[in-house]
Amino acid sequence: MIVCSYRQTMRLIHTILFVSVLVVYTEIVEATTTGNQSVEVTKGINGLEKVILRQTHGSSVEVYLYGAHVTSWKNEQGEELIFLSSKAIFSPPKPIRGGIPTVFPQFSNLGSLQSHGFARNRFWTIDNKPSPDTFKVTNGVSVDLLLKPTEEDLKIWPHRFEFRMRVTLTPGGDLVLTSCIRNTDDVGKPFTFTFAHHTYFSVSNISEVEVKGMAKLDYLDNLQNRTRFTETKDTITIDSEFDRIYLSTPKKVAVLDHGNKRTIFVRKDGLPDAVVWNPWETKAKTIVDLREDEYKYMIAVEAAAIEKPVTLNPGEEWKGRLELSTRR
Ligand code: TA6
Repeated sequence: MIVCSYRQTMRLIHTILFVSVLVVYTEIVEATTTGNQSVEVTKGINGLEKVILRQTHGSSVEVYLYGAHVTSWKNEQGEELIFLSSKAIFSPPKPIRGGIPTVFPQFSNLGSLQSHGFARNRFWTIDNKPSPDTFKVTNGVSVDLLLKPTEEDLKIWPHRFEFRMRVTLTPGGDLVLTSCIRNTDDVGKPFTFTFAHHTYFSVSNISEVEVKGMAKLDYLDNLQNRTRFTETKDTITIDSEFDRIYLSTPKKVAVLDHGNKRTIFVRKDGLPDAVVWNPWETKAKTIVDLREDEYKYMIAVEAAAIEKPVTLNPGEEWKGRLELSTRR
């Protein structure tokens, strides 16, 4: 049996106290707070690094460096607006199911790469020295993320690029994703890509949802070999598997959730198309990282550049912007 003197006991207690203060202090060092907003770099599921942006009135955003993947966007009441599968796998190389996967440089199977490209299952870094020309001054709290191809990536897609994405939470609680992709190839090779912010919105029930902004637009139906049709309905409602690429949509479309009495406005620049997707019952059963009934609580409305792929010559850059807001 170990017998400690009073002094030894007090020394032990002091040491424990000192260490715990140290640990807490270390955590605080990773969080920067300016006025009503803060940025915190911390560990998420499976120890994967994530960044939490907060506005003191309650709204917040969480983004993983793995895939530059937004997994949460909450309003001032702390209500979650983004759907994340309860069976999402946070383990590379599996993309995270739900949230906002970044689809680049290939949408779906429109090319020889893995479906939806590789940006969503790569580790991005935090860009602490963003060049001031890349993004205009942003109103709100933000983090800049950077992706460059690895030698392995160059074997499957032999193009040098820098993909910068700024994730911003505005004082009003809006979520803004601003992307800048630059061709940094030094041997003069252009490259071409398709792109999407594959946003999964959390909804009360899919039967309560309407999507506005697609009336009279042409679309490619992914369930019919991308055959082209024209939308005849003023608003879209979903009651079966749905997978369409709407072409050249208005810059602003809306997702109405009558069950939650909530409308999310999707504003987009440089992203002319919009994909609307719900796997419905049968397809949902085939998706391993989605619980069978969860198709009822999500709708994917994806700001995209698909119909007209983007080509960049060396030195050229493309910019895209997605703004999600619950305010008109
Ligand atoms: O964006 C719609 C879509 O292309 C659907 O066809 C469906 O496959 C969905 O994306 C999910 O794709 P994923 O590769 O994440 O399983």
